[in-house]
Amino acid sequence: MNCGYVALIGRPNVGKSTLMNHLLKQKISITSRKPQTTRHRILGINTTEAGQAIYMDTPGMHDSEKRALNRYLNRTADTTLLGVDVVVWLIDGLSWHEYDEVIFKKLEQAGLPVILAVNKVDKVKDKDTILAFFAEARHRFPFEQMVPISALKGTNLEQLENAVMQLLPEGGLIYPEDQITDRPERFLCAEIVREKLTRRLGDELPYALTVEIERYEEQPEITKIYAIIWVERSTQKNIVIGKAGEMLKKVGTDARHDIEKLIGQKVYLQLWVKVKKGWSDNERALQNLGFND
Ligand SMILES: Nc1nc2c(ncn2[C@@H]2O[C@H](COP(=O)(O)OP(=O)(O)OP(=O)(O)O)[C@@H](O)[C@H]2O)c(=O)[nH]1
Ligand SMILES: [Mg+2]
Repeated sequence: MNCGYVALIGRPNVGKSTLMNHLLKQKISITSRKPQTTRHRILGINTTEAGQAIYMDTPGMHDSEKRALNRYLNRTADTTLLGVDVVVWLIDGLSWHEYDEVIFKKLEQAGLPVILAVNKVDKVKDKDTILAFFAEARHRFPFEQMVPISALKGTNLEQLENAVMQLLPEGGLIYPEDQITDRPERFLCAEIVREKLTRRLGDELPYALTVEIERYEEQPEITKIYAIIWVERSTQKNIVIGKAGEMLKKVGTDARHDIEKLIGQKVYLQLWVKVKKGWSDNERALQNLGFND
């Protein structure tokens, strides 16, 4: 069997988490239209007869180092390349962006086999342009394979999976065959709440927003979850709560739905919004909020 670690890397918003969920046929990692949705490295473990591909979803790589939170995200993205066997580099659109030059450099240094996956090809009308792009890309880097995919529609994902499998080293299973991720359910629950906030709030979403599960009680009939939504200013708190608490209610309903699906049980979810000034630029506050991968 072939078994090993596969890093999914690329700029924010290219579709890394969408791809991971489709490969796993289960929602593990949260996704949204907004860049910088993923903040923690998370594993998606896919075990088949051929072996075990352990996909590692990562925060998008970008060049802003302004706040401690940004530095944390870049660190997480960087250290991903340590100890992996294969890299899948996702890009969207048929052109290179400024930050891709940094990624080229990192990959040259890493010396790992790299598959280039051009995502969102459902939006490309003229398929010939993909071939022209691949011909050019081949001169830039010795990619093992180049695959046009649509993570959203599931196009060519089998081809991508096969390419990954072939590049993984021979060996036994690293995780038990029924394990899907390395993260506990309470982590996934906090992420689901953050996803719903991200989706509902749109452009109003405070960048410095995080979710902490304060209490998680599993009872025979119901799981009770008490979560705190941390923001940095009281004006942001008002946005998250919304007029007469409407926004928070909608977010709670959306999240409860998904959490019930995840854990297969009835859920009581209570959300509180609290202000912690400057947490996103305070290393210690970040540690306390679980940013310590
Ligand atoms: N049309 C189209 N949209 C896609 C595809 N894959 C992902 N998207 C959309 O692109 C957006 C970003 O997807 P994510 O999976 O959150 O992207 P990401 O790379 O994980 O982003 P970060 O976590 O912020 O780095 C979402 O709105 C997805 O629905 C695709 O194949 N086609
Ligand atoms: Mg993501």
